[in-house]
Amino acid sequence: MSNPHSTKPIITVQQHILQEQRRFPGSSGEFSWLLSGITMATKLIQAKVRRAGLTDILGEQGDINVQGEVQQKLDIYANEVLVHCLSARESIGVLASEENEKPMLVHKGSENANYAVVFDPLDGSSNIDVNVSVGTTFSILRRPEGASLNDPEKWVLQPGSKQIAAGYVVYGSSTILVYSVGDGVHGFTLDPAVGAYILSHPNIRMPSQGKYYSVNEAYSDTFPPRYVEYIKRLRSGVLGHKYGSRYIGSMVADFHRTLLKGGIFLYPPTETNTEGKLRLLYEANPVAFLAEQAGGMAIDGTRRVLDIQPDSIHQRTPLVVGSRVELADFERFVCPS
Ligand code: AHM
Ligand code: MG
Repeated sequence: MSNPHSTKPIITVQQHILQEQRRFPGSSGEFSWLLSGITMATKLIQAKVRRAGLTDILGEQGDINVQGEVQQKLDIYANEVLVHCLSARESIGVLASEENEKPMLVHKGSENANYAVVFDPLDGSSNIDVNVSVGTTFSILRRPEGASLNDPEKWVLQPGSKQIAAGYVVYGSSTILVYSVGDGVHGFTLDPAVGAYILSHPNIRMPSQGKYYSVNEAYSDTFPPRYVEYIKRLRSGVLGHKYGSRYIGSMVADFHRTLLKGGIFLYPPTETNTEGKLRLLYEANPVAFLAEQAGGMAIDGTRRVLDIQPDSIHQRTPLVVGSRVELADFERFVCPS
């Protein structure tokens, strides 16, 4: 079919996933069926987000999640929708979410259950009530060799380099799904008129250098001193121009800008969060995977994020992610060997 808005053919995310599935020989459709659970859930979440001011869905639920954070009603809705949609996929054996203390076993006993999905249902949820972009992040892992159905933690405690797919959806001025199965990064904008994700950003490459750094500078008094020096360096012009700053406070949206425009996003260790604030498994790992797939880099301050062996599901990590020029300079300046 030709695209009525341009001369390019229309490619839906389902068509694209079916093509990508050739990378998973023997998967006989199970992988595309799994990903369709994510596209379905995120369409439902975006519909709720879009109508948030009109329904009784804004504000706090009153409960505290495993991170010690107050749950928003939309956090809970997004979590329930993802669990519901993904539980219907027989290929999934384990689900782990920011909102649940422990990973969930689904389809106990099914031999077809080969995948674990780890997700943050609504990242940046403090921005919901003020109409600022939020998102969903996800990471897909294969069941490790010999992992039993009684040991769901083993399914998900794998380094990010083992992700077989990862991505996110930003609920912003439009809704965009960005994902990779290890063969480049592709973006699909939701056409709200027809309810389909349409390929809008094929083969995204992160520019080798950007104009902005992105960090919560209010905490800079408690950053490790080299981070503060590095940020000054970005402002000084030694990298060819004086950087400006952009910080949304939703990692997924800050990362999306960094992916498309280049630059650097940092969440360093702080006095309150000595290991950083972001969660390794379902926040740092998906964006690190996408950054590398798009030609960028992601480190925890010293190590490649994707090499970190997690030892707990909700473990936090500092995150420094972005373009090659900024990351190479960070490594030289902040962590010389
Ligand atoms: P959340 O998953 O509870 O929404 O928290 C994670 C969010 C990230 O999206 C964002 O980068 C960070 O928290 C912002 O934190 P801060 O307000 O400390 O800058
Ligand atoms: Mg989050």
